[in-house]
Amino acid sequence: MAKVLRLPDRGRLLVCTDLQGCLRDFERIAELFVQAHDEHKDAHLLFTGDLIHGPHLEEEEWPEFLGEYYRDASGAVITAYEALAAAYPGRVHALVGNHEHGHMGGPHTAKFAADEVVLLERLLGAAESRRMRQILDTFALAAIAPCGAVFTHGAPAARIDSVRDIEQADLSGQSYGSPLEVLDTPVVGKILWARSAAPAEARRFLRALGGTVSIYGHDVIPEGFERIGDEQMVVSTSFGVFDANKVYVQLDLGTRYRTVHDLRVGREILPLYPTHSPLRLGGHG
Ligand SMILES: [Mn+2]
Repeated sequence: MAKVLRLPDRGRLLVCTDLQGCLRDFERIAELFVQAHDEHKDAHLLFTGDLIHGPHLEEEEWPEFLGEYYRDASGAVITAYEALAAAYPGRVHALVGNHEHGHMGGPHTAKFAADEVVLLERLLGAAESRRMRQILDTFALAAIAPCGAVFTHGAPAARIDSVRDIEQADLSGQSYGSPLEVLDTPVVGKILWARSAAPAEARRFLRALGGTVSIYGHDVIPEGFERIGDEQMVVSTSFGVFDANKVYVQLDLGTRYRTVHDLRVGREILPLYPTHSPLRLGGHG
């Protein structure tokens, strides 16, 4: 796996954050990507990690803070991702999230089960689990684009001096005494787990990668997105959010964004379900 995905300097890029096993939202962003690609032949789609591991709850057990009800379908999401990536070679991309990392040598997550890695691999069986891990091995740790956007799963808090610090990062867990030590590592631990970064940390991270704006998920923003300073934007496309507030990002890869304030509601920040959105942002898909 190439640790750093380099996106091109033309075309449009759709960005989807944490799905946590929500197949319906996967199918919706896939539909938007296919529409854009059919229309313009220039689209790319990027998932910023945590495609897998959602709640296994009945509707009456579902707490309000988890947003729109759904049932975990992690295995089906990975299968659908694989099919979409095969149908659009070189145009469908994903980053490792802390939940994927558990299947690749990282610490096992325990958000919705005592051990979500063991649970999902038990549900899938040995052969399907092996197949899933092969797909996860194609995921990158960060993505960079000439338009200035830098994508990671978590906040841009890692102390890096250049892109090589990410390219040389070890995701396997083999250099650690225990997978939990990953949490304390300066690059992988921060990229996969940090929920926030100070503006100075974000600026340093972006400077090292030649970028201007940092876009990530990992945390839930109930309103759909949040800008932090001039450099950071947290996006919630699916998990933890009600349909009306789910947003995705669509960038023009041929332009240059200077700050996150260049990312505008209705242009770059778009509702996943426009007919539900209180922002009345229809017209872009
Ligand atoms: Mn996460």
